[in-house]
Amino acid sequence: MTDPVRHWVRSASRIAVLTGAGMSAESGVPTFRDAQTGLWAKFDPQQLATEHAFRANPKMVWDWYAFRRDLIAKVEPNAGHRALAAFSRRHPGRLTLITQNVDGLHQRAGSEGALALHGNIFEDKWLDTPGACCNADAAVADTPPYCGRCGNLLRPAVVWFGEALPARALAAAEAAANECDVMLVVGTSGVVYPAAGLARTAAGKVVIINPEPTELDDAADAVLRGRAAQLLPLLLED
Ligand code: BJW
Repeated sequence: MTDPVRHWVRSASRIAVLTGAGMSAESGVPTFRDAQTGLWAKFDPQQLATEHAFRANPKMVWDWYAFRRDLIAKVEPNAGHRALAAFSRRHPGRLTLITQNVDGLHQRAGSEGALALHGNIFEDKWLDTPGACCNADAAVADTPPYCGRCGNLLRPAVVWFGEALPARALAAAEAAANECDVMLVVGTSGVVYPAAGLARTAAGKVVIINPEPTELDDAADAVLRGRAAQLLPLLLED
């Protein structure tokens, strides 16, 4: 089954790759919708990843992110991350990497210019529009940290439900989808938009890489039932 897809990849001038949480599963990062461990077992990510949840219970949501930051800081990019980065090094300008992941593992593997649609878990930003008094370096160390003058809270610089994606990254991702010859859709359930919509508007062949069925399977020209760290090195070798 990988043979026709390998042919599509080899003959493609422009390849777009859209990754989701399953991309990092083999590095040891739990996915969102399968997760049964740690804080994931106790809380529903779809309930926690909202501004409303943070305002209602900032300590609980901050702790969830702190737990995840600790976990992600201890894991390493896997063979799938490395295969994507190596391909881009061998073929500059041919592959556009679009990720929903906030874990930074593509970047740590050496993928430069990855389009991070949902932000970066290791960065913070102010919850409300910062005033002149809001200086992140001088924030009061609490859970979460806050401005000692006005009380504004720091929050993770990720994209929560109901929030706009970074405009430049989204525009570049849409352009890559519109222009690609092949799109690899790796390790995403395909339920979260607008990211999932990129697979539906892709100009080229759409290939799903996932051990389980996804909401995007109906949009695919090929579905490879397997794991990212196993299949990407096979598909992307020269
Ligand atoms: C493996 C594997 C292995 C396991 N190898 N695979 C259109 C229709 C309906 C709703 C909407 C719509 N457009 C917008 C919406 C609303 C909403 C949305 O999509 N809701 C749906 C859930 C119904 N979208 C939004 O709100 C977005 N914002 C927006 O639209 O703003 C509009 C706006 C414009 C202008 C001004 C203001 C607003 C924002 C979405 C933000 C999503 N954020 C999160 C949290 C990020 C921070 C954090 O990390 O905490 O992003 S939610 C979470 O889901 C996270 C992920 O990036 C995202 C996607 O999840 P993903 O990656 O697919 O993970 P899973 O767990 O679902 O799937 C893992 C997969 O891996 C599974 O399939 C496994 O089988 C597989 N797998 N092991 C390969 N080894």
